[in-house]
Amino acid sequence: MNIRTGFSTLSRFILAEQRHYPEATGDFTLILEQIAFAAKLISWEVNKAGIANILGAANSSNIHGETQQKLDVFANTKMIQALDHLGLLCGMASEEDEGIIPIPDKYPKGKYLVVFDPLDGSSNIDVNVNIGTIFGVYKKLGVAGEACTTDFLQQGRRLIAAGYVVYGSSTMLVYTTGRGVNGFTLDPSVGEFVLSHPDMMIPERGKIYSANEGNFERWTPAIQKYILDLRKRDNPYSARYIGSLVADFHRNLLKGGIFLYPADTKNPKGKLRLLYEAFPLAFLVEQAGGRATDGTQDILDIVPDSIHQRVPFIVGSKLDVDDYERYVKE
Ligand code: AHM
Ligand code: MG
Repeated sequence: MNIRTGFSTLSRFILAEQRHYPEATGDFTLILEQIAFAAKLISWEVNKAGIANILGAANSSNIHGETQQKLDVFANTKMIQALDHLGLLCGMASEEDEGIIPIPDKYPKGKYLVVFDPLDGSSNIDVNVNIGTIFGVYKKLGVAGEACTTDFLQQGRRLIAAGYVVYGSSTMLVYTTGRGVNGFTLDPSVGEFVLSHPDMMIPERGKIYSANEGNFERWTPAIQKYILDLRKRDNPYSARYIGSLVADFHRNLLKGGIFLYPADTKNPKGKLRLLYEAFPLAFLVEQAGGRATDGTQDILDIVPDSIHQRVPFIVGSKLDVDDYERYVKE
């Protein structure tokens, strides 16, 4: 048995990782553990949603004008509560909140910034389809103290950690601190994340494409041609689209393939959010040997101009993303 998967809880693994950084204080370890704690609470709530009358819309909208699902609100609150009191963060930003989330006055401020999509794919909650949480961690640049909006407008390359949790047939947490990608499965009997997928690498080329083909007529001819050519091959690619980014991304990470949510005539800037969705998953896929682009440049090279910026997002196996870029750049 691989000793790394034999009995490695997330805490033990993080601790071992920390030893690679002699200057580490353990602060960062605590942040990851708290994110994992929030994920356990969300996982539990997601699993009992059907019987707890928590399904359905809350009486509020998020800043994108979408109806917030009750579980969205719950997940957002748990992420904030898990992180705001540590004395390690100077602010947070969530897909669900218009402005940045300050650290309450009663708590000390630290140097870290956390961004998250607390419950991605939430339109799928009512139909019992996988959903997820996406997160990224940065360090504040410049002077210490309370964060302001511009502190969050860092290139994705400056992330120091990123990951996601997928609430599926089991709950998995996958993360990177820039030293490879590792996946942990929640053992519900003891409530611990256990290392189940060490050193994850995405195949260099896949056989799957994931896109909302209902948007086909809204795409540019180059994107249409790319998809048509995938279908026309002697061994055509398989179409797989769940409509939950985390779930689609997770499948493609394991099996190889490409996920595309390009710009279209309805969403000329793309649909997905740069800070909460694209940056963390792009950081992670690069660590796993894959690529992420907006069609013209690597996602991680984009300098954001607002915290809720949207972006065309194409991510997956390196050779598949290379092919896509060739089509749209021609
Ligand atoms: P959200 O649930 O955080 O708002 O995320 C947006 C979701 C993604 O999970 C998914 O990839 C995409 O929107 C699906 O969009 P569409 O229904 O247009 O295919
Ligand atoms: Mg989302």
